[in-house]
Parts: sequence; C-alpha cells; structure tokens
Amino acid sequence: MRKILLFLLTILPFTACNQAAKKTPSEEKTINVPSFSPDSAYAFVKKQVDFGPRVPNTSAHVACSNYLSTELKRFGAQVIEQKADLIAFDGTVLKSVNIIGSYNPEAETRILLFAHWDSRPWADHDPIPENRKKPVMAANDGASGVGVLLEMARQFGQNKPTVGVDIIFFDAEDYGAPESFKGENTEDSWCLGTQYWAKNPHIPGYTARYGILLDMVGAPQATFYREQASDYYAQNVVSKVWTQAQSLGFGNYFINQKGGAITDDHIYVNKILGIPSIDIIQYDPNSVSGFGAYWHTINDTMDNIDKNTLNAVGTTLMHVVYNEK
Ligand code: AHN
Ligand code: ZN
Repeated sequence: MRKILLFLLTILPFTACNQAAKKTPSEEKTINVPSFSPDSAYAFVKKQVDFGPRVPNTSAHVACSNYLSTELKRFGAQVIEQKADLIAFDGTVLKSVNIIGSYNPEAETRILLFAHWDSRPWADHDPIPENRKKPVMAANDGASGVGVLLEMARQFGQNKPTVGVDIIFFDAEDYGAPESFKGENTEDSWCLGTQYWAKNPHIPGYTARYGILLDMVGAPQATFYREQASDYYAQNVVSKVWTQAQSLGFGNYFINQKGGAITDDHIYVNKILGIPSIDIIQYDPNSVSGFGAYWHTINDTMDNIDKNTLNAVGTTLMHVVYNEK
C-alpha cells in the first residue's frame, strides 16, 4: 500500500499537466550530454592568440588556418577548406579561407554552428590614437567563439550527436571599413567570408534546421541579450537557447531581454540562405559601443577571457545540440 501511495505521489504532478510536460522528464533522463571542458576551450582560444593577430594576408593567418583545419580533422570532422579571393572595401584582395567541419555528413537534419576566425587589422576603437592602426589580438572578438566550437568538436568526435552538425569558421568578418574611412556603403564591408559562403555554399542547396553564431563569448561576466535580428528571423531558436541556459543556471549570462541590432555573420545566413540563425554576442547596454570596452582595441587579449563565460556558452550549446533529434 505504501508503495502504491508513493508511486501515485510521484506521477500525480505529471498527470495533472499537459502532454508536453508529461514527455519532457522521461526524455531528458535518457539524453546523455557530454560535458564541455572550459579548460580545453580556454587552451583552444590561447593557441589561436599565440599565432599573433590572424589578419588576412599575413603568415599568422595562414598558420592559424592550417591549425584550425588540422584540429577539426583530429576531432573526426569531415573538413573542407573553402578558399576565395575576396575584395575588401578599399580594394585589397583578401586570400581568405572558410573552414568547414561536418559531423554525420549524410544526415538530412543539420545544425549549423559558426564563428569568425580572422582578426581585425586595425584597433580603430582604441582610446589612444597611436594604437588605432595596430591590429587587434582578437582573443574575444574571434578566438573565443572558435575556441568554444573546437571544444564542442572534440566532444562530437568522441560521442556523435543524433543530428548532423556543421561547424564553420568564417574568414574576413572583421575587415569592415574603419571609423576613419570616408567612403559610402560600408555596411556590407563586414562579414565577407560569410557573404561568400552564403552565395556559394560548400554543398549546392545546403540548408540546416537553424544556425547559431558565437561572437565575443569569452569576456568575464559577459551578458548576452536577445539580439534583434535573431529575434526577427529565428525567435524560437533564441528562446530555445536562452531557456536552456536559464535551466542550467546560466541566467546571469543569458539575459532574456531585447539587446542591440547587430550587423554580423548571421544576417547573411538568414537573408541569403534563409536558414533561421541567431547571434550569441556580448552586449553591454551601458557601454558606448554596446560591446565590451576592449572591443576593437589593443586590449582584446587573453586577460579578457574567462573560463566561466566559455563554459556557460559551451555547456548551453552542448545541451541544445544533443537534445535535437
Ligand atoms: C559592426 O561593427 C558593424 N558589427 C559588429 C560585428 C562584429 C565586428 N563582430 C565582431 N566584430
Ligand atoms: Zn570585430
């Protein structure tokens, strides 16, 4: 009798609820989400920064691109290097490489995860004028998103997710016209690698269930607000990610409020390929730029990278990916 009572007490709360509530607890139990290592992600960020600024047409850029594709291969991805000569706002020809790593390449249901891997050639937001022509080390603005995705790739290699996953490291995101440039139509001078890939996807007719962009995901106490274009194109994806983060205890990073409207790689994936895509990007409503104070300065170094932030983003995305069927 006591056993039956106990049993009734345990199932009663669920039977009172609707179908969705009844389904979730039993499902969650069976899904084994591998744990994300923040130490490993941090090491992947540092490794990139150790090459020096990864500015297109430099040897550090070539060395880092080789490193990134070697790592993806080591973690069991099928890798494609998409090379292109892209024309910058000032006419410079950028020898660029988008690095694509695929898991379960035959799977029809796919999730796209992306970040840019290049470094900005000019620290044009540096408070000290002499620094504004120097390149950015891009620990956070570039390497952090790639570091989180490399750690996820390492996990995918050991324990394949159910769905297909494509990780893309986009080049030439941060070669946008500097503050000092007087020309017009500079909006599309950013995100050149993504614009190229969206018009020439590595597989003709490529599509995915949704896409997630990681941009500046490593600063201490970073806050990620619901970016406006993400909510416009892919509101359910934003909600899925922010809800997952909250339920894992990362609600102090993922703020469920409206943030900025940002021209970033996800815009072109939405507009050109129609893949609903979101941007997880640090947003600080109290700063002048909207981003962290280090943004596009020579201070975007490892001093601004915090393992706890990498962990909040990486752990959340691991749960999102492994819960897809
Ligand atoms: C602009 O500054 C136009 N968009 C922000 C995209 C960006 C630059 N993300 C990192 N660096
Ligand atoms: Zn940038």
